Amino acid sequence: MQRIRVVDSHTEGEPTRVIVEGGPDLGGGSLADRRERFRRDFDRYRSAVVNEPRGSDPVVGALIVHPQDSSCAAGVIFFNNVGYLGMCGHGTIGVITTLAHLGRLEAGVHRIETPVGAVSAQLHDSGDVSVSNVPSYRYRKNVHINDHISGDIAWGGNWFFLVSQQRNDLDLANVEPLTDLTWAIREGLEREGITGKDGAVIDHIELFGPPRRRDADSRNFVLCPGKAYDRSPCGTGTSAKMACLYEDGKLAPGKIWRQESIVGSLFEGHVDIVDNTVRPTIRGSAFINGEGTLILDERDPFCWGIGTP
Ligand code: PYC
Repeated sequence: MQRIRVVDSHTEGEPTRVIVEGGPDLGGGSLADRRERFRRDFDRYRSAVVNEPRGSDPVVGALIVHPQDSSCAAGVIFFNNVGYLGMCGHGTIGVITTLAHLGRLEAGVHRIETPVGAVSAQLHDSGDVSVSNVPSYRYRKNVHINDHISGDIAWGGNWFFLVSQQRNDLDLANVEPLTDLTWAIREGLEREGITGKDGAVIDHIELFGPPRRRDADSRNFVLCPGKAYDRSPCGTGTSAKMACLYEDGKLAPGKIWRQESIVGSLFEGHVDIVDNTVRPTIRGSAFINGEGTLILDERDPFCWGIGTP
């Protein structure tokens, strides 16, 4: 039997499960190389940790590894029900909160290495966490999928298709039709061969509508790669959105943008211009809601997750 020690949290409603002991040994090298090793040689650990029967579709897993960049406090590889992420905003807030909970980090600024670059995370005395993300940008503007749907393609640590001109009611009661619509958009992008830079798959679809909270600027619905919707406002998605707003002249550096999620939670963000790149920062909070040991028993037919041999 193998044992994997995890800490569970949620960031503005979106779950993160951090592996703190007993995860696969990915060796050394860049975080991008180690993510490939994870995918190639240890993918069933990903499934065992986040998929049913131990997990569920929205859970994002995080494997803490030694950083290659010595200026970083830790390296982290994020994964979900179907694969691996570049960066994860809500997940980084969950990781920082988890490391603080374990007594491994104190309030202050900490650099974290990810497969798509280093980010910096400030743990505030209040327990909130601000994440200064990787440089973000719009890749293509006003891309038409069909007569009714158009949007922008942007990078915020993952690839997003952002649809602002849409009239669907972003209400929790409409999760099913919103999922159908965003999944159809994703399929439309694939069918039309529309990608991010270098042919990257656009695997996050984001719809925007008017806010409901008085303190928010916008409300969103974000479909994640494995068809689960993000319960948080999505850190990398909010980064992609703010990069587009900046490029449209609608968000000045330093000005606060408040993004509400489909469940009514909020990230506060802004952009800075650093070396001619747009550096988004998002701020939110996570709460620890579980500590545990996963048991991997090879006699269990669903040891590695349902559907994983
Ligand atoms: O917060 O960046 C994010 C995120 C990506 C997928 C789920 N959450």
